[in-house]
Amino acid sequence: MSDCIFCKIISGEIPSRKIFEDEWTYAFMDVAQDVDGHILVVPKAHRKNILDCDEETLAQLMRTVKKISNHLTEKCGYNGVNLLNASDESAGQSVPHFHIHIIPRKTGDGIDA
Ligand code: DGP
Repeated sequence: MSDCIFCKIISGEIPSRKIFEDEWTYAFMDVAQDVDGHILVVPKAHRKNILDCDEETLAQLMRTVKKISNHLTEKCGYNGVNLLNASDESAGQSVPHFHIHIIPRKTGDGIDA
């Protein structure tokens, strides 16, 4: 979609701090580093949210979410992750391109995610 911020990030029109990319998905640092290591994972195909996402795109998205989550806990010193998603404006979705937030967690970090 021509006016979608995340489509522009995927195409490189808007710069991002890329974490991972494959044929289906793109992962990058959230602009609001309110929480250390806050990552967003998006499908390259424009889908508004989980409500309009086909099964194959969803499966590929979650495959990347798991890959990054395992990397964070196995290689980066984290103990766990919070996975967050808002689907639809009524649920608090502010960018209408499907995305999963990954919040890396350490035991006793005090984050209220
Ligand atoms: P949500 O409110 O769940 O739709 O999350 C949208 C997230 O997108 C929010 O945490 C901030 C992030 N975001 C918005 N614009 C940009 C941008 O231009 N670059 C990056 N890296 N993140 C963005």
